[in-house]
Amino acid sequence: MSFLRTLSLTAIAATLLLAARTPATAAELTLKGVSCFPEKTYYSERFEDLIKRVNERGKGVLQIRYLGGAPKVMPPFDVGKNLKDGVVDITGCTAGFYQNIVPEIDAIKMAELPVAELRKNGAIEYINKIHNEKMNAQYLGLLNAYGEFHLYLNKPITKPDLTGLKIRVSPLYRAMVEKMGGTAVTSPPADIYTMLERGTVDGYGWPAQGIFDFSWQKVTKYRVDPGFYRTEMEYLVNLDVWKKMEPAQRKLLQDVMLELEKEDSKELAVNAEQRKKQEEAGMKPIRFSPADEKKYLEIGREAAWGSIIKASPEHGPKLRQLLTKK
Ligand code: 173
Repeated sequence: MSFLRTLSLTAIAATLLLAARTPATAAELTLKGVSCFPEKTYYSERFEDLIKRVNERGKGVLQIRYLGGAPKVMPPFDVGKNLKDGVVDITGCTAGFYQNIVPEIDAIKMAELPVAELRKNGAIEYINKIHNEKMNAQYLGLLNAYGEFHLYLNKPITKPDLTGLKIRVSPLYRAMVEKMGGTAVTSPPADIYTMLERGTVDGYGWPAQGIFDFSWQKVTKYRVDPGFYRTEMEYLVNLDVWKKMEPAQRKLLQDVMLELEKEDSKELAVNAEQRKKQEEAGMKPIRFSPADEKKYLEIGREAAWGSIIKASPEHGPKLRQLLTKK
């Protein structure tokens, strides 16, 4: 027997031995994950929790390799397209950063029911179908659903009127700012500090949480109360990848998602604590008269549903019915 033949027989034997030892289940799958926000900042934390739990429990089944967050890994407004194209497999991203792909996801900020209710009444499944069709994505669910947005300003206002003011926005509240007479400038979070420092904008929109992650308290004078809209982070998996996943791999992801969803209301305490911390850092709350406050929130609501239904006459009305209280 030639040396080469002996070698190849040994190789075959080794392969067979390895195959015999491998259980009948599929090989471990590793997904590439990206957050739409910088690593270890508030809006990446839940995604990082999800990755940690999946990796702890998914040995030999499913792992997530965290590539990191935007903008280090990729611009935040590119994450959605990269998920769609399969450049990344799993993302934690806010609606505003990918509503150019799925305009309907804008409606989630208007949800009035707890996420558990949205699962029961079919809203989540409806939203999932739209993501399947328009984004080649499986919609796992949403977290950070107990926060609200605020306007943060460097010039005081006494009523819901932003005439003459330039406000940095995300697409989520662009229509609201414009309806109040402001000039809306869309920008990723990473630009906000410099824009405020240079006075290129007079304010910005952002939730109650996360201001200190970016040190914006140093360049922000006022916060307009109360908050408006609901915050959210959408959890998506590329649909081709999802379809190829084994039931055990899908189940692990879904279980962890539901577990985090149940813990989500702990955010309510964070809201109050963050607002207090902002005031301690010198940011002053602005409060309108009760009538103007009502008007302020109404402008927001009208701007939202107006643009949602305009962007999607097909799904907008149905989403309104599924997401809001009767
Ligand atoms: O303002 C934003 O960039 C934005 O829309 C957002 C959404 C969720 C969390 C933080 C910011």
